[in-house]
Amino acid sequence: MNQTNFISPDLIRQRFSKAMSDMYREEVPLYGALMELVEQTNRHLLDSDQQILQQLTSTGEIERLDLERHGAIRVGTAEELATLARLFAVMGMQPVGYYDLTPAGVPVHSTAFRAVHEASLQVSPFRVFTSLLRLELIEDPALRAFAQSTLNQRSIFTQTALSLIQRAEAQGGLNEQDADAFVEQALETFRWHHSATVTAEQYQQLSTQHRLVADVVAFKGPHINHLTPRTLDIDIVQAQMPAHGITPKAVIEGPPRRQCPILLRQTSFKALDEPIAFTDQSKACGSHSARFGEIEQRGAALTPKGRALYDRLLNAARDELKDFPNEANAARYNALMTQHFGEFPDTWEGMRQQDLAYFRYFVTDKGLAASDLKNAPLEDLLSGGYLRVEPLVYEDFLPVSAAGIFQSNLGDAAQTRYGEHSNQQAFEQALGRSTIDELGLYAQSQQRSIEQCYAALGRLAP
Ligand code: OOG
Ligand code: NI
Repeated sequence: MNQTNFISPDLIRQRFSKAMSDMYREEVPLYGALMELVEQTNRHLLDSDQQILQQLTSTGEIERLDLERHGAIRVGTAEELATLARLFAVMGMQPVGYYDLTPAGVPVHSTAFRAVHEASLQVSPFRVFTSLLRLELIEDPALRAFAQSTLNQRSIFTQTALSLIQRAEAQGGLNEQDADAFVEQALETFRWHHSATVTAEQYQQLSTQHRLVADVVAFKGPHINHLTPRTLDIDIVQAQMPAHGITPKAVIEGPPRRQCPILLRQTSFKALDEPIAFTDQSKACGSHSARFGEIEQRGAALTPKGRALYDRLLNAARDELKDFPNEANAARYNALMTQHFGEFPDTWEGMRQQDLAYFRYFVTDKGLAASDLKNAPLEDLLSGGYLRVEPLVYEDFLPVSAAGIFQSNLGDAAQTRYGEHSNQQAFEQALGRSTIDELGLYAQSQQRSIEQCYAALGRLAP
C-alpha cells in the first residue's frame, strides 16, 4: 500500500466531527437551536469587537471556531474503553488527562480523547470526554453481577469498524474510501437506541443504584450524550437561552467572568425524557433521559502555578458557600466567585510575568525588520515590541465543572457518597495505555512557538 494514499488522521477527525454533529442535530432538535444561537452570538461579537476579532485571526482560531465542539460518552467495560482508544487513534485522538468524578458522587473516571499538537488542533479541535463506569462501586453483589453480564453480552462496535481499525493499525493509515467507510461505521457506536437491552424492572433497579449505571448498562451502546459548541461569550448565550425555549442550569461552571478568560466556562440544559422500549414491552412505553445540551467558552491554558491558584480560589468560594451551587444560592455563589477571583491577575501581561498561563509567541513586523537582535533575551524582545504573545487556548476539561454538568443532568438531588476513590492506575490498565499529562502538551506548544520565533529572527533558541 502506498502511504501517500492515506488520508491524514486530522482530516478523518474533522469529517467524523461533522458527521457526529449532523447526526446529533437531526436527533436532538434543541442542539440545532443552540448551535444557531451560538453562531449568531459569535458572529455578532466578531462584528462588534475588534479586539476579539484580531486575537482570533492572529492565532488562527477563527478558522476552527465553527468546527469546534466536544462530545461525551460513557462506557461500561475495560475492553470497550481500550477499543475506543484504538478507534479514536485512527482519527489522531489520544487520551489526555485523568478525571476522577467519584468525589462528586458520580461512579466514573474519565479522560478526554483529543488531538495533541497545535497544528492538528487547528484542523479539528474535536474532543470526546470519555467516562468508564466503575462497577466495583455498585454495592449490591447481585446487581453488580447482573450489570457485568449484561455489559459482557453487548458489542458496541460494528464488525466493519473493527476491521477498519485493524487495517489502519496494520497499514499505518486509511485511504480515502476506507476513511469514509470508517467515519460511517464509527458513527454507529455513538447512535441513540430507542430500545433497551433490559426489562423495565431491571432498568429500575439499575437506575435506583445510580441513574448513570442505568444509562450505561441498559443500552446497546454508548450514545453520545451531548455535543458542545464553543461560544465567545457564554454569559450572553446563557441569558438568551430561555427566550429560545432552552432552560440553562443555575450557574455557569468554571471561573467567573473576566477581562482575560481562563480555562473553561460551561453551562448546560437538561434534556427531555425520551421514549424507550424495554425488552418486556412491544412498544416504547418507558422513558430515559440522557441527552442534553451544553455550551462552553474557552480561555487561556494555565501553568501548574496558575492552576493551583485557580483550584485554591474555586475551593475557597465553594467552602464559603457551604453547599453545591444551585438555583437558590446562585447569586451568592457568583458573588463569592467574583470576590475570591479578584486575587487572580486579569491582564495577559500580568499572568505571563507571574507564570500563570501559557502563551504562543509571534514575531512582529518590527521584529522581522530588525537586524540587530543577536543576543537580546526573550523579555527584551517582548518589551521592545519585536515579539508579542497570545494566550494558548485551554483544550481540556475541569473535574469540578464536569461533576456539576453530570449532576445537573442526572437530576440527582440525593448525593451518593463514594469517598475518595481516585484510581488512575486502574483506569490506565483498562485503557491499555497511559493518559497524557495535558500540562506537558501546553509547555511543548509554547516552547515550539518560541523556537519558531527564534528561527524567524535567524537565531537559535536559547
Ligand atoms: C460528561 C460530563 C462532563 C464536560 O464538558 O465537562 C462534560 C457526561 O455527562 O458524560 O461533558
Ligand atoms: Ni461536556
